[in-house]
Amino acid sequence: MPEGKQPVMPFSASLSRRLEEASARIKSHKGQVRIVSHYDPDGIGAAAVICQMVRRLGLNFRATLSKNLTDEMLAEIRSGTPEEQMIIFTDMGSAKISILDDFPHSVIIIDHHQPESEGKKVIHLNPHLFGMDGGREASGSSFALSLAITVDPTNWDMIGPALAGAVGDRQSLGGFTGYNEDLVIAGTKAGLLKVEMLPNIKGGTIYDSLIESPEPYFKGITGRKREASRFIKWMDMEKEAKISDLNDEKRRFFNSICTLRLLRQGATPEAVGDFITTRCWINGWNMYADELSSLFNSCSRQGEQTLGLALALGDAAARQRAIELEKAHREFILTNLRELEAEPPKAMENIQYFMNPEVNYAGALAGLGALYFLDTSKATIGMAEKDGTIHVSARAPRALVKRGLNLGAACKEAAEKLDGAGGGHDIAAGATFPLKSQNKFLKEMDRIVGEQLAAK
Ligand SMILES: [Mn+2]
Repeated sequence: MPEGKQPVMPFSASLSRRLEEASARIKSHKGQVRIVSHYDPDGIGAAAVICQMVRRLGLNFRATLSKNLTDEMLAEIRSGTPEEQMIIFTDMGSAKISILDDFPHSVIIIDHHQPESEGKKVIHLNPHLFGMDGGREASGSSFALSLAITVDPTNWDMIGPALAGAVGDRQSLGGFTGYNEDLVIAGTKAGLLKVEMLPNIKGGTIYDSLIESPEPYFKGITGRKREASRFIKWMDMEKEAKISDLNDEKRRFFNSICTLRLLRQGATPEAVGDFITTRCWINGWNMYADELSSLFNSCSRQGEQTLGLALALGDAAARQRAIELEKAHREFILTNLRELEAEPPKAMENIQYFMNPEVNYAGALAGLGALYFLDTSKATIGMAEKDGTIHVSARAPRALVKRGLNLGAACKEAAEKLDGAGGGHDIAAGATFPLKSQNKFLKEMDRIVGEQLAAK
């Protein structure tokens, strides 16, 4: 970091106090640190930020990335971790405060999901406790950076993974706001980042992006060689054209044509608005935050979250391997989105649902489908079966959330009635329950979502 350009964050007094308390606790800690994080991109980013922070203090650490934090897992962590070790939970833990408060260990929780309570003994860092919207303005990884830079400003160099995680939780849609935006502003002033307004075209040429990138998803074009070539030709452009090759007039034309196509296919306003998007170039990574995020994502979707963590901590071989995994990941998503286009989800009154054989992909498919081409008046439910259990990923356009939809609450209520479990954010949530209860679950979800939408 250039001398004298230390970034400054406008933390509130109460957040500053909590950060100082956590920082002092970590700095005075002597033994090993156990880090337990969510396995998704935000969890990987958060774990990386905290691992680096702990490593710089000269402390040994062990990191575990897991899909969820069940009571059984908590019991295992409690008994399997020597009491003199400190345990830091990231991107999870806020829903289990009463159990964690009872741990004999020194426990710090950095999470942005709705907290169960503030807690007494644990140090609890959650944006919701400091007047911020944890669904939108701060993610597990971006909030973890607040602690890391309080402990040691050198950790500002972890802003790449921190923002990549926030992108993974879709907090960059429509531009970063609140705390995340403060991070970006501070990082830009310090020369760590560059913010650009660009069409969301990934990789080299426009053609490559249409063929290889599931996002933005153009109905009838994305992932199809012949149709993509025809589209490019129709716009009177060369197949080799890159965004940077286009003059202003051409670029405006390209932007408006793409925007119109998205509108016509019924994409959500957030997807259309996000076509021209604010992208954060991370100097230290030589890539955009969204590109790093999609590397994390492909690692976690393919059960290689540890590889994602190694990548986030700067391992070059891990980076190469992650790039290869991502290619396979994109191909799978593209094939399945095309199938969703050909065979749309089954519609009920307030929800639409589909099955996919891959447990780890139902969420991505539901999310992209809901954003780009599915019925925007219904919540989308992606389901996958594994070992007799149905895994649900529910997604919805922001407009439905504004009308009162809360998928986290709906998933929790519906699943708990059926001996399952569920929860999450208003806009994106999940649930698991026994296979035999599938129809009952869908009926319940349809009813609850209908009531939520009618109530407001
Ligand atoms: Mn998260």
